[in-house]
Amino acid sequence: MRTKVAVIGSGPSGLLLGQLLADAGIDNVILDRTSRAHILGRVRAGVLEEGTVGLMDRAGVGARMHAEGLPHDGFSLAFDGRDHRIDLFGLTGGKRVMVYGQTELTRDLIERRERDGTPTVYEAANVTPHAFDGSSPHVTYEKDGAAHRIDCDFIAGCDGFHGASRKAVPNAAIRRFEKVYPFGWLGILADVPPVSHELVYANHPRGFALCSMRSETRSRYYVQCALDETIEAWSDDRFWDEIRRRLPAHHAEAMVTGPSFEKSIAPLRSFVAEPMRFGRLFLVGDAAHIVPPTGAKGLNLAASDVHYLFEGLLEHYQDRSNGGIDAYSARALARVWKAVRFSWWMTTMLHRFPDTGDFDQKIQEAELDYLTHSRAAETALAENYVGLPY
Ligand code: FAS
Ligand code: PHB
Repeated sequence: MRTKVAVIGSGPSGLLLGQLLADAGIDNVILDRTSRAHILGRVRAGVLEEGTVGLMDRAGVGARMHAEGLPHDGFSLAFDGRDHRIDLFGLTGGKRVMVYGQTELTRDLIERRERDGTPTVYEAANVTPHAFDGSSPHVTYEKDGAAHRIDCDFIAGCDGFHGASRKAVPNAAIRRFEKVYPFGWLGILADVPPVSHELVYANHPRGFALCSMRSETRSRYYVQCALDETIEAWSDDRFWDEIRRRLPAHHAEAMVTGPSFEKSIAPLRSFVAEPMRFGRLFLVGDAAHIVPPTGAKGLNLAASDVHYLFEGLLEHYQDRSNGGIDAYSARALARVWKAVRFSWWMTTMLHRFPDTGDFDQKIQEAELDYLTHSRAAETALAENYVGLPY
């Protein structure tokens, strides 16, 4: 089999890139090691930047997002028993974010691809990129007991942090930057109305908490937890008691509780691989970088990577010019590192670190105090949260 672009991974990165390529007449095949059902069973991000919304529209899959998504003009920081609202819309000259679950975004893209008959191979085992440093890149995989090969012009490694693409790069050719945080997030989904019409990020001596949502009847809540925690140790009752202890009284009293139907723990890390291009192989999204979800940047960085790579591939095929693909890594990394910084800053400001000394704790309190008394500080937060320009 031959295609122009072999895409490894059917998550947001692979699906969005695959759709933009297909609409531009650039044929591509997506390979994923897991099943369609498993992909659609994942619960992850919830906040889309305007750039991500724009790419969904450009991919022709924005209708349900605009119908069911929730545009948000601000969010609150909660600490010392009170709320402080960050007016995203007012501080950024009219920008906002869209609350729309990654699961739904993925469904919209998968269903479009299926309607068009653009090929995706699910449950492809041992997907391996080859010869991407030369002129005959190809991908091999196994399915239904048979070995397969796809010859291509380019390989897009959209296979996430644990994927095969980054691992296929020779060790000496790649630099890794990593910071692992000493805590995780325990998250639940429950069909109860959200405690507030906007997101609430809480800093509390017991730990961080986040009140988010998927709709006006479905809430997404998180509490910071120790790395050795297990979901078995967290009954719904224990979760509801804990998150209410970390919120100001007016939120705790107003919170509607109920049975959760999804519960998971995610570790937090910052990770960047440099560069993001190796000959004919491009790393995209979580395959190249990971951020703690505090700044709601993970999914949105995947989208901006897709934007840069798609524009580069379009230029290659339409204008016979390689300027865009040659610039991909530097352009993507410039935006990645600013989002990595922001996500680290939000995480450091809002979480309780096990070994925090008195000095670090006072610095955190000063950070929050400065933020709530300075329009310049608020504006810096707001412009990062809505998403820096592409
Ligand atoms: P993904 O990991 O989504 O997709 C990679 C795809 O590649 C998967 O379908 C996988 O099956 C496939 N794959 C992996 N290895 C393969 C191989 N060897 N061969 C073939 N296919 C392979 N971001 C936020 O902004 N907010 C959040 O709250 C948030 N929560 C998260 C919780 C968890 C548990 C995780 C893991 C991430 C979370 N993220 C969050 C970040 C997340 O949203 C990512 O940024 C987003 O999924 C990135 O999309 P992709 O780059 O497509 O990678
Ligand atoms: C979510 O709704 O899952 C969510 C929202 C904002 C974040 C992280 C996660 O910063």
